[in-house]
Amino acid sequence: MTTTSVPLSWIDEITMEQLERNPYPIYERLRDEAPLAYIPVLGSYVASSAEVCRQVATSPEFQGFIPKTGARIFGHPAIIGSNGDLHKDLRAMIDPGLQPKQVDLYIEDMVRPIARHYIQQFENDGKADLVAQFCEPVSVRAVGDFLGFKDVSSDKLREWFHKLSVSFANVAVDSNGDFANPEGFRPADEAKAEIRAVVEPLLDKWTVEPDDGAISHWLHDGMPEGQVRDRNYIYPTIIALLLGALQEPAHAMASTLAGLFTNPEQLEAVIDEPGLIPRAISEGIRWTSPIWSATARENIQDTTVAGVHLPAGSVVMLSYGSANHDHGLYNAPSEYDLTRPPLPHLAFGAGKHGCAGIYFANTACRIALEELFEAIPNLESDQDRIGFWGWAFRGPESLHSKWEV
Ligand code: 261
Repeated sequence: MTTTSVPLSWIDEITMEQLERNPYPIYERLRDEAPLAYIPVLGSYVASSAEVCRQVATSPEFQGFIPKTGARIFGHPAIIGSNGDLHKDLRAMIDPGLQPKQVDLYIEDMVRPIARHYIQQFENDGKADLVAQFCEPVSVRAVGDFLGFKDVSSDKLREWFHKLSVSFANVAVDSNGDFANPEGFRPADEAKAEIRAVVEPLLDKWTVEPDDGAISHWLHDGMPEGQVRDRNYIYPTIIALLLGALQEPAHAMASTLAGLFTNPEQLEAVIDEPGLIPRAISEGIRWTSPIWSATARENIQDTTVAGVHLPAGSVVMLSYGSANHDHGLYNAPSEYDLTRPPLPHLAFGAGKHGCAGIYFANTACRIALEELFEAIPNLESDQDRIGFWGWAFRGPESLHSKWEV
């Protein structure tokens, strides 16, 4: 009997379960030993250090690439996987309503009443799970109303993003490169069937009766009189936003609260001085980045990055959640500390595919947390250990909290 004597690397043994429970130890080792490495269970390369993530995200040698699960769920042309003129047109379609000058016109009147509405449901209870009762409902209501889904309940919007998200994270592949768990796409398929049934009549309506919702603008803006964009053209980007845009402000708020719960003096400082909230959020999403490892690039031609030769068409996952814990940049990166020097982080990505919703998300989260701390200044954690989950997307699973009423 002959055996090949190639020793198995620890990298070949990495499992999705490990990554989803706690990716940080594995990634610390990757950053030290192989900041650009091929990970068999993912079927792709991973960029884990701040330098390599930034380089790959911004290099003209690379273009946007939608992870395989995203292509399976969203279809083409989703904005995160589009390039060149197609990507330019999709950005030109979604960017206008997200410019700071525009956002400032509507965000106060939109988010403050939403936050107050959900706080009123639990403020007299003396306890709440702030993920399910505050962060998620506020996030989906704000972004859902912005998009035009005013008549879809917040519970339905939450269900949709959860189903899309769990399937998007179903990235494991077998040794042939096929999905290891094909049944993991069932939640997204269920959500998409419901979404289509809701979206089709709305698109019919907005075609003849445009309103101030973002998707109505996507249909009409920049089109010749009497024409609208093809719905199949905007549909994949609608689904992408029903995942990422609905989910991530919730993660951002929840991780900020979780970080502050690890540091009660800083929680108290932020409640006393609401002007600190933007710093608290910035540190929250550095500490636990919502889009932890869900975007990718591919190189157009053969290239070498961090000493690794990449044949044209290699896929590199951008593990921003790891980049944001890079010891080369941050002192004690696994500690939440809003007083750390304000270095840039990569929670909103970088380059042409950098987050379009950065100002909307930061502002919506700020307003929501202002309302929460104002209403409940004696807020404290009611959990010994806050459980986090996720490798593609990451955040606290729950935030059981209490206060004297
Ligand atoms: C709106 C951006 O949404 C996403 C970003 C990254 C991965 C999946 C997404 O749906």
